[in-house]
Amino acid sequence: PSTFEYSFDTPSYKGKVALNTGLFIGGKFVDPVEGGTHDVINPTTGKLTTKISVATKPDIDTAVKAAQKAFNESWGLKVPGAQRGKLLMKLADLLEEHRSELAAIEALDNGKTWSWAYNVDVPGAFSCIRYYAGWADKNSGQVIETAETKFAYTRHEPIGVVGQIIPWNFPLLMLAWKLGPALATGNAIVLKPSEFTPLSALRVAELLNEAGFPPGVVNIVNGYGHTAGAAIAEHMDIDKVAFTGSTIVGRKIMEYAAKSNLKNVTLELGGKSPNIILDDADLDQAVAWAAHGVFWNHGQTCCAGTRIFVHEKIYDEFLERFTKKAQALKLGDPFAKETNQGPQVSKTQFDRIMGYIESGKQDGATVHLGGSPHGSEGYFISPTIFTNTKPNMKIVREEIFGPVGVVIKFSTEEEVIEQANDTHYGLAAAVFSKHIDRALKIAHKLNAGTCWVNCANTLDTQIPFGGYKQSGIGRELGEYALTNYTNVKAVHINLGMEI
Ligand code: TXE
Repeated sequence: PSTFEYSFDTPSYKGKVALNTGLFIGGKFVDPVEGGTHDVINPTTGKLTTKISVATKPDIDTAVKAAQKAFNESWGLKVPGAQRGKLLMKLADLLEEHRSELAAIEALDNGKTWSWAYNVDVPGAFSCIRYYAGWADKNSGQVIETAETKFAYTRHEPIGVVGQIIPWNFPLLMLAWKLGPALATGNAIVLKPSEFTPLSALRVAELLNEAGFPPGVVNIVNGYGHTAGAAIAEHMDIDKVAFTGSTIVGRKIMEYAAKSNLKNVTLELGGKSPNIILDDADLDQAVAWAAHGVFWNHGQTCCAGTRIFVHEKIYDEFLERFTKKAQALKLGDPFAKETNQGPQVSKTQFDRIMGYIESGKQDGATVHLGGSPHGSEGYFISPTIFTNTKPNMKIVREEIFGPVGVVIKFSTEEEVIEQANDTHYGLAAAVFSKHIDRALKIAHKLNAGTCWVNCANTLDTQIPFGGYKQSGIGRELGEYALTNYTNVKAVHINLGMEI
C-alpha cells in the first residue's frame, strides 16, 4: 500500500508525518481488493492532500474474518479484563505522546484549529481510552437472589464482532468514544472513519500495533458510506453496529440491521438544541457560552445550541453583546495562533450550509450578522446570526451543521419550554439563570439527553451522552456505554428444586 508524507512547518506545529494509506486489516496495511482510491481534500485550500485506499464489500468480509479470528483466539473473554485494560492504557499513553502530531493531522484533514485539536480533541481521545481502560476489569455481573433452591448470576459477555461507523466532525475523538468501551468489554472491531477525514485513524492503526493489541482486534477500513458503510451495517457476521452521523443515514442503518441479522444498533444522530437565556442570567457568561455553543468547531457539533431563546427583558442587550462576540471570531489558517475558526469540512458541507442561509433569507428571516462565505480560498463561512424567524422556517427546524444560529425572543417560561421541545430532535439543551431552582425546573421539562445549566457544549468522558427522540438510541461515554457492547447472560443453578 502507498504512504503519505507531509511536512508541517507552521506556527503551531513543526514536524513530519508519514502515514500508510492502505486498509488496516489483521494488524497489517493491505491494498483493497477492487483497488479504489479516494481524494482527500484540504478544506483550508480546497486542494488535494493525498489519496487513500477505499474498501468495498470483499474487504469488509476480510476484515470481519480477521476480527472473528482475533475474537476467538486472542481476545474476548480469553484475555482477562486487567490485560485488556493494560493495552488500552498503553494506547492512551501513545496518543498522549503523539498529541501535537495528532492535532496537526486533525487540523490538516478537518480544518479545525490546531489549538482546539490539541486542547480538546486529542486529550478528549486519550482520556476516554484511559477511562475505559479502568473499566476493563470492573464490569462484572450480579448475583441475584430468588429462592433458597436457586442460585443465579449474570455475566457481562462481549457481543463479538462489532461494526463502528464514525463521522468527520471530531474524527479522532469519535474513534476513541467507539473503541474505548468496545475494547474494554472485549469485542473485536471493524471501524469505518468518514471519507472526509480518514487520516488520524490511519495513525491510530499504527499506534494500536505499537501498543501490542493482537492483530485483528481492531480493523480500520476507510471507504464510502453506501459501499463500505453499508457492507458493515448489512453484514451477517457483525452482531452490533454503532453509528454516529446524520439522522437520514441512521434510519438506513436500522433498515440494514432489520434486513440482515437484526444486529443490535446504537445511534448518535443530529440535533437542533435550544439554549434558553432567562432574564436573571449572568449576561457575560451567557453570551460567552452561547457563542461557544453555536460557533465552536465551526458549528459542526451535533449538540450545538443553534436555537438561542432570550427573554424579552434582556433580548436587545444580549443580541448586541452576542453579535460583538461573533464578530470577534477570527477566521483563517487553522495553524495560525490567533485563528478561532477554520473552514467547514468539505465543499458538500459548505454548499449545504449556504443553502440553508439562502433558505432563511428567502423565508423572510433577518440576517443580523454574516450570511456569506469568507475569503476566496477554502470552505470558510462567516459566523451568521438570524433574527425575526418563525417556528416553521427550515433554519429553525433543521440541523444546519455550520456557524449559523437563530436568536428568538420569548416572554414566559411555559412558552419557551414548549418552543424548545417543538423539535424532532432531543440531543441537548441549555438553561441560563442565576437561580438554580428556576433553571433546574426548566431543565427537567426539556426533552433532551443532555441538559446544561449555566454552560453549553461541554462534555466529559464520565458523563453519558446521547439523544431523546430522533437524536439517537443508546448512550455513549460513562459507565452507560458499556451496556452497548455487552450481552447479559443469566445463569440459573438448581440448589434443590425438584420436578
Ligand atoms: O453525514 P453521514 P454527512 C449531520 C449534519 C450534516 C449531515 C450530513 O447535519 O450536515 O449529517 O453529513 C457513513 N451506510 N451529521 O453526509 O452521511 C459516512 O461514510 C452506512 C451529524 O457527512 O451520515 C460517514 O462515515 N454508512 C453528525 C458516516 O456515515 C454510511 C456528524 C456519517 O456520514 C452510509 C456528521 C450508508 N448508506 C454529520 N452513508 C453527528 N451526529 O455528530 C454514509 N455513511
